[in-house]
Amino acid sequence: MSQDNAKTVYLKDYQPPAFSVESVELTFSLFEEQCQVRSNLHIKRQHPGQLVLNGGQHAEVLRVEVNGELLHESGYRVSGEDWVIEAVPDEATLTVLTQLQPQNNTTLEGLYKSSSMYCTQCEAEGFRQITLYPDRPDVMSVFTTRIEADKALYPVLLSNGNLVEQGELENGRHFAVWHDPFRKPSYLFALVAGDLQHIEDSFTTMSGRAVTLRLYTEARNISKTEFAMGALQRSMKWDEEAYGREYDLDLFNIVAVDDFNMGAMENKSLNIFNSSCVLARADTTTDAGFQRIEAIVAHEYFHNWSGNRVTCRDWFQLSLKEGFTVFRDSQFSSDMGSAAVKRIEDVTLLRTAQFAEDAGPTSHPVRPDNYMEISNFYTLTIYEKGAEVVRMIHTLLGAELFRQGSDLYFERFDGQAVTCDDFVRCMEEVSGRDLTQFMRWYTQAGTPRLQVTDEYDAATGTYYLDVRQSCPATPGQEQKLPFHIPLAVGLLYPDGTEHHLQGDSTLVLDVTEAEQRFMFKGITQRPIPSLLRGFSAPVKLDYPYSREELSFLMSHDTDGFNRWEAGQRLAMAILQEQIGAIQAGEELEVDPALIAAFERVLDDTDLDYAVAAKVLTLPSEAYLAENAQVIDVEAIHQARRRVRKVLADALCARFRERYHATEPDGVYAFHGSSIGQRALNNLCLGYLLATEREEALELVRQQYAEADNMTDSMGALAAVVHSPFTTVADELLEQFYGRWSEDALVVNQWLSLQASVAGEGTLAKVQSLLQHAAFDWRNPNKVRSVLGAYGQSSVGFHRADGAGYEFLADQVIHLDPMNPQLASRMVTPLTRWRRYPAARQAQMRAALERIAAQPLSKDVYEIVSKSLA
Ligand code: B3K
Ligand code: ZN
Repeated sequence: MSQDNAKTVYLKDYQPPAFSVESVELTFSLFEEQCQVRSNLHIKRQHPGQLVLNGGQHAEVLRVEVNGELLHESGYRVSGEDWVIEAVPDEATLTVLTQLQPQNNTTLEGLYKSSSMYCTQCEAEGFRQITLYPDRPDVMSVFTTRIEADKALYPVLLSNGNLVEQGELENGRHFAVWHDPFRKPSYLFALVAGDLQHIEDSFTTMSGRAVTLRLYTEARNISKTEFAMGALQRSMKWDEEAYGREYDLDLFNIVAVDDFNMGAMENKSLNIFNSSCVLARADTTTDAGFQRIEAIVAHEYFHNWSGNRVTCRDWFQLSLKEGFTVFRDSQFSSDMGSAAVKRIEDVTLLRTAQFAEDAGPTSHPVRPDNYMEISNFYTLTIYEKGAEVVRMIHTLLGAELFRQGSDLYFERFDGQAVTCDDFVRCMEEVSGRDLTQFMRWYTQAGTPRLQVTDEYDAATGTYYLDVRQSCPATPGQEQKLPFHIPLAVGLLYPDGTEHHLQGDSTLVLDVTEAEQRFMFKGITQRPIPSLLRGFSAPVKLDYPYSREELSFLMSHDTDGFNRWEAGQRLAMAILQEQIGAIQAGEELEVDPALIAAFERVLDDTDLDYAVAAKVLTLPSEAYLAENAQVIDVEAIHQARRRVRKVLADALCARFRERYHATEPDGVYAFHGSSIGQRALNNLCLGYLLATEREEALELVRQQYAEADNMTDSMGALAAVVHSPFTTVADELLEQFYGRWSEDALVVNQWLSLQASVAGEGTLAKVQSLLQHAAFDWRNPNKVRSVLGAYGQSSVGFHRADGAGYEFLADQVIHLDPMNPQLASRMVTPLTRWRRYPAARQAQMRAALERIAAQPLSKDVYEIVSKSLA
């Protein structure tokens, strides 16, 4: 790509817009060959400076008028995506006429076609693909949208707000006019036109307003809509109870579309969803799938306040809405299901994927200070670490003050576009706390490390915790200043009782210095510290725990999260010593402490099943990789496999006892206890098969044959696909495809399962899947299922011959001209090249250099150039 196109945008250069858009009227005339968009903008000067509109690179600009007068070439200057209009009166009406071909738009940004329907995706900068507009979040306007289309092909015409008019036109066409009374930035604009069916329900808000809720899909999917409707109602209720936030219009629409770059989009009153994140049915969707859908429906709904009513001043503040909204949806999910399991899952994602991002070449702060392509910044750091930052504020203030702070934030900034500082200032104001140092979480990248040691003085009954914090250098940030870290701790005595700290079992320490000592008095015996309870901060914590202490905490810690964490630490230590042994070519006995610990968990029938399944899951290969100095993919894979087999052989009878010890009652239901039962059953089945015994294979076959839900079908299928029983795996895979070939969302699960197998043969398999009738380059879900899953398949991808890297590079080069956003995501595994041994580094680098030598989109260019720098 030409590098001058990849301009870097800096936060320090932010200037408020010279003009506001008071209101805008849009008319979309949709035809099969082209669409015309007429836009009337009523603008008004707010600050000195020129009127800058964005766009013109994707849509053809047919005409621009200022107050009805044609704008001549001398009246404007075009620089890249910016149209600078020279002389404009302080108040004016601009008319812009553009023409586009949505049917050829494979970027899935702006206006495009997905199967037979038109839809839009405007965040972050897609609106400029439709028309010329000040396409920035701090320009908020009132939108009126008229859509005209063929009535037979597109009977349903939707946009934001309320339907104010509809009617017939000549030639079998019809129109609808939508008006959204809430001022919003252009990124929240949406339009849908298609032959859709819908289900309808309602919700009465706390002030008694009846809201109509509709969920639209193509006819073939209508049987999969009910669950999301319920999830929406639960979200609406929860936001009223937990945050006092009420919905503000009479209508809320959700539309499912098949071709979508992300999970979903929170357009005002017209949320558009990737079908995979909204459509669900017991026979086609796993429990994890249901949970994900519930969380995403909630997330998009919660954006109505955290994002839409109060929006971001500029894209550097993206985490203002995303971090806060992820925090809100995680609170919601904790309330709907098991809080302990939700926390374990969030932390697992953060520590495997976000920590890896934070340690790589694209590491950036929660509030970045520069970007080339904003689409590349919809990252785990902005979302998940951003949510952790909000969570830390919640921990520091406590639930009550946090709620006061959020009330103040929503009231003070309603209808405005604001910054992360505005949010934190509200929290400071209500609590009287000084969060100045805390703001470093927004500006400094990298994962802080806490090194904790302790000392006990029996004579005075004093216990000391010594905490040292540091943070590794990240691109552009060599030196870091100390963070303000809430460190939640508890102290346990060897008899299992807990020392009460200031009347509570958990105390939150404010770690603010590079080195800090905390003193606890009245400690009668040397305690075992339970540190970073609930994972109170997104850090890596070291403390020299002995294996006995970890086993003790696994059984006695009163903090559910830390009980799990102790098990993970124990397993990590044992896996790491196995990795070392494999690298040294030695055989080492798997520490019986782990077997004993697993046995205790299996014997503890009172333990929540879902939690038990988490405790009995070994740290993933990805997490082991993240924690390795140099990633030895083979050794990690072998070590984990070996430890799993040793556990399976040693505890085979226990796993057999617990497998189906409690049958979920009756037919499938998506609710807490039966989800836990299925999770534990499938975990046991996996271990049983790891023994590689024929009896286990029979159980798998039986479960597969009898399953009445996708969790159990997939549980059995995945177990066998990841086992050495390849003939049976192939047989069941074929059966599965035969049964589900018509259901794209199920086929995606089938694709990704095969692409994630850790084996020599996976590359050839993936190559054949790209040729399979079920594959489609234009559908991001398919691409993610095959290429995305393959890139994470450890030994399947990181082959000694480098062929996995070559292959991925070829696919990224192929995909980039079609869909830059997606291509840029697919390149991620290659960007981590510095973490691998020299030979693999050279191969990965070569693959990246080959990509870099191509003409590239801004998206891929930014990622590739940063990783090679
Ligand atoms: N805000 C959207 C993401 C838009 C992505 C643009 N490339 C979904 C969400 O976070 O809710
Ligand atoms: Zn979001």
